Amino acid sequence: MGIRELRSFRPRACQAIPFAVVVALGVSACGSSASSSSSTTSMLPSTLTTTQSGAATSPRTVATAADPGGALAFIPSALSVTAGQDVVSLTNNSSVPHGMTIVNSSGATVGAVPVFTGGKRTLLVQLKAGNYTFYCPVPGHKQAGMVGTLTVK
Ligand SMILES: [Cu+2]
Repeated sequence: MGIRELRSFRPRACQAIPFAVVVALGVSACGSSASSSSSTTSMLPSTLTTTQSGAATSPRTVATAADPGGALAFIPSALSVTAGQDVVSLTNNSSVPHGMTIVNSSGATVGAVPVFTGGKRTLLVQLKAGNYTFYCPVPGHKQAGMVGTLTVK
């Protein structure tokens, strides 16, 4: 028992050095430092940024809005997004109810934001590459020009 206690009180100079200092000084902090090798600091990164083309997993958001002034139009009316999981948001700050129906090139509905007034609604869709169109389902609005295109790459 007594021996153990004594052991635990044995000074450990090396381990007493704060961790940060050890990291800063490198492996030679405790031992007799060998002659430091030539530290070349002119290592400029030749390639700073390389844009990754891999598929990200988090959904991307594309946003449009109904004309806040009440006109029957989407602003913007041309949207573009990458294939995969996407969030389409529609803001309608006009006094006119609007919605958004997205159809593929075959005319099949792939997603829809129900008609609403005020605020923003979002729609999570799984889109393949291709050309889509969207329109407002309120009677007369599509015919009046409330249409847009959605390009999925
Ligand atoms: Cu509308």
